[in-house]
Amino acid sequence: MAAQAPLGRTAVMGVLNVTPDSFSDGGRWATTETAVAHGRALVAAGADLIDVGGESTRPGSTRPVESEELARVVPVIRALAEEGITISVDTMRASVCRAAVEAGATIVNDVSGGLADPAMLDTVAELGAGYVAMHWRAHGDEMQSSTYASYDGPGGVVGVVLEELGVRRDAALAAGIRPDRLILDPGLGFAKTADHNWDLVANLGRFEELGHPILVGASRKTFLGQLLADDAGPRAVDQREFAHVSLLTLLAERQVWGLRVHDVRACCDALRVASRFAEARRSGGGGTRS
Ligand code: PMM
Repeated sequence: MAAQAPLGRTAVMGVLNVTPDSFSDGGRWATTETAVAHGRALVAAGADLIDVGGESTRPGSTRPVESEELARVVPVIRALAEEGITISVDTMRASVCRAAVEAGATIVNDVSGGLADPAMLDTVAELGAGYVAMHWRAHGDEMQSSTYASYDGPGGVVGVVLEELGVRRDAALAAGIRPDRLILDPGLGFAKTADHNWDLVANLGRFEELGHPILVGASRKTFLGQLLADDAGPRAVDQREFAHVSLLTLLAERQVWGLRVHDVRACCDALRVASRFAEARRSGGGGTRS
């Protein structure tokens, strides 16, 4: 699937974190064998592509060295790509991006939008890969500090993220990344408080102004855990799926290019409901039966 192959519906990107410490699924798919098996399972559940990452970006995380990141992702990408599965690589490093594309990845998902590694944009352009540029301000060890997670400019968080993502779009295009290969992502949870995330999802349609398809990653994120908190604290990471699916159903009308999700089956079900609902509404009450 090319970056913008017209599926006629929202693409489902299954998350495959080959890490010991990702906040959502850290350690569960940390060996090549378990990761490849999980990648296959995500495809069987309906994923259109698999996002393979070897670096946890959780708040407070420290970065793996480059050789460790390469050893985590390359064999998994090679094995899944050989089976014809479309792969994106979730990396901020140009060297990992190159090795991943050589191993069969066709999309580079860079949560830093080219800010973490000055060689990234040129490398993606040279390789001709698809590119997801996410809104980002700092690495995981400091991104939730008030220095980074504050948006005082015009238009509040939506205005500032639009502006900063527009700058990353311009940098990607200037580096030679093809416009039809560029996807943008508002970066939920990255240098953002819960209120920031809600403002962004409620105004997702504004991101169409940037002129590129939009990817959104809300799955299992802290703002959902905080919404569902009780006396014991935020809802546990693996108990947020109903809230996530509800949010996806609300977002489905926005026609986003893709959703980055852990529970692929639940997400696909939600998209099918939203699509059938929209079809029935278009038919105006006298429509088809199934
Ligand atoms: N979120 C995470 C990691 N990679 N990539 C994109 N494009 N968008 C996201 O929102 C995003 C991402 C963190 O979530 P995880 O730890 O569950 O993978």
